[in-house]
Amino acid sequence: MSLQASPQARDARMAAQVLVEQLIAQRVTHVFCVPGESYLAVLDALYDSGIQVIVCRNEGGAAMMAEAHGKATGRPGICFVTRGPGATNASAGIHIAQQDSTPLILFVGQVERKSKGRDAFQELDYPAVFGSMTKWTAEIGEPARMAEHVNRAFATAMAGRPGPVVLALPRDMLSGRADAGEASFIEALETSPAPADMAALQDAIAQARRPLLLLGGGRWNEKACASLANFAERFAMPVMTSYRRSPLFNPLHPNYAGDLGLAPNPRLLARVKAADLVIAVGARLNETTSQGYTLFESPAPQIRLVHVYPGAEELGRVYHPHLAIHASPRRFAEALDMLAPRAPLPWADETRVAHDEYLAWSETPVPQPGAVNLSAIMIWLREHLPDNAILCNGAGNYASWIHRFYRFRHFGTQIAPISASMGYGVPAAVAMQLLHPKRKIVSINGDGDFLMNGQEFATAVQYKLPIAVLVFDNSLYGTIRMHQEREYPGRVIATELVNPDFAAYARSFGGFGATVEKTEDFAPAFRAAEASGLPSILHVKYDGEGITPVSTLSGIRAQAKARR
Ligand SMILES: Cc1ncc(C[n+]2csc(CCOP(=O)(O)OP(=O)(O)O)c2C)c(N)n1
Ligand SMILES: [Mg+2]
Repeated sequence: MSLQASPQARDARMAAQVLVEQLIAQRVTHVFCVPGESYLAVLDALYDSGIQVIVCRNEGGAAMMAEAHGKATGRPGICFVTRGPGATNASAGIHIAQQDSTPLILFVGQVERKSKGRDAFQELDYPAVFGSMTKWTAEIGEPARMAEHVNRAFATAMAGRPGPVVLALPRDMLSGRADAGEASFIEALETSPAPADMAALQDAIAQARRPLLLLGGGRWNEKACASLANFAERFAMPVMTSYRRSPLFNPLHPNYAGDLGLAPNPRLLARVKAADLVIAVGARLNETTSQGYTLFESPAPQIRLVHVYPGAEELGRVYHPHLAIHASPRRFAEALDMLAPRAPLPWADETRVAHDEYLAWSETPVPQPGAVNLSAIMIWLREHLPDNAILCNGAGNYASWIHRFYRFRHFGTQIAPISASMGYGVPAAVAMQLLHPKRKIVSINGDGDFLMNGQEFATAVQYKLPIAVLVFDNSLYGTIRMHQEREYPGRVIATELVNPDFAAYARSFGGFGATVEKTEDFAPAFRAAEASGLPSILHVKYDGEGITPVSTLSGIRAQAKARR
């Protein structure tokens, strides 16, 4: 792919062009943006670059698309936004990338260098604003240092625990002359476990009676997951996945014990509490997965903890592990291929019980008040969607039905925010359909959740991306209402919503829309949406009384009142 100089700068090589050349060298295929006058030179350099520029409706959506792209590919998602107003909108996606350990680079416009510090038009002090949310935030002061900065941004975003980088582009700097040598493709730094680490791991397993494996984090690939599955089989070890990382292990594999996220199977929790060895691979052991930091004691866990993680700064951050292994999941998985059990595995029968408990927990629908049963819908989806369909969602109680009843049978099939940021499901689905034009992409949203970035449905229509959007509408900020009833029973404030007709909303954008008010109407509506070939929204109206798969709002309120 060659980059041609724009007509205005035929003889000069502008910093903006060097930037785009560097993106090409990093094999960037898509960038997500909302345009701004501050970085017109970059847009112009992208004009004939071969990189697909996706223009979005809000920088929050653009940044989330880039984040989802980074999450799915392991390479930095790329987002371009304009100065202060664009950057502050985009911050929602930056925060997700930070909490979810996703490689992301946000390029943001900046005022001209001569005006800096005057509170010039839309000026923002990026290092001050984004410093705590990124792995690195910098302003490129000199055109000559463009290539260096972009290279460092790629290396930093992917290394160790991945995360976001923000690079600010002063407008006049972009049109300055720059020279850059040959650019080379940057790969994430892989760290390998030492032979002594693997020997210590083997000893820990030999001494265990009730071991458990926990998989999480990013930086995996299909091969590493397959090695982990082989290791689990050889050692008859039960395997859990951390919050929103379910696709790391096939739930139908006989060693799968369940998902350690929000509201997990109580039997799984009991199993973790009774374990004498937990081998956590790639997982940070964040607040959600660790059940509010209650599963293990900090700083010294009561059980033996082996923590395998690609970033040294996370090892010992909350928990001091019995054995810390500073290794990337891929290299660790390769090293596991060399291990074979030395002794009988007394826990093998329990592993089968653990899997049966998982199946029993997720197998059949649970009752729900009203005419729509979300567990039945999730079970229909798991039985009818192809194994490689990708589900994207944001945050809200509706997601608890996904976690419990859907089964992610293929690597990379759930793209969802570990940070539990609302508004993620639509932008993530747009990014996934761009990445995988032939795969089925389903975006699942709550009613509150959807309207935070629902306008990106227009982006799906604009680029002809037939994403299937489900809006689970209980006319509530249901999660917060649940907490409200528990803590302040009957004192309902700020949690009720009056919603638009989401099916009509879809049609007004040029998409397909239908309303579902009974469980049995879901499948025909889903098929009709598919048959339309258009981006679609199914407006699924359900009774807010059924606030979780296991509780009702009135039940929570009555219990809270009884406690008073
Ligand atoms: C961006 C953002 N704002 C606020 C919250 C706090 N919050 C968590 S869940 C929730 C309500 C979600 O409502 P909805 O999408 O309708 O889903 P439901 O809980 O009703 O299923 C809110 C406001 C959040 N997680 N993210
Ligand atoms: Mg809701």
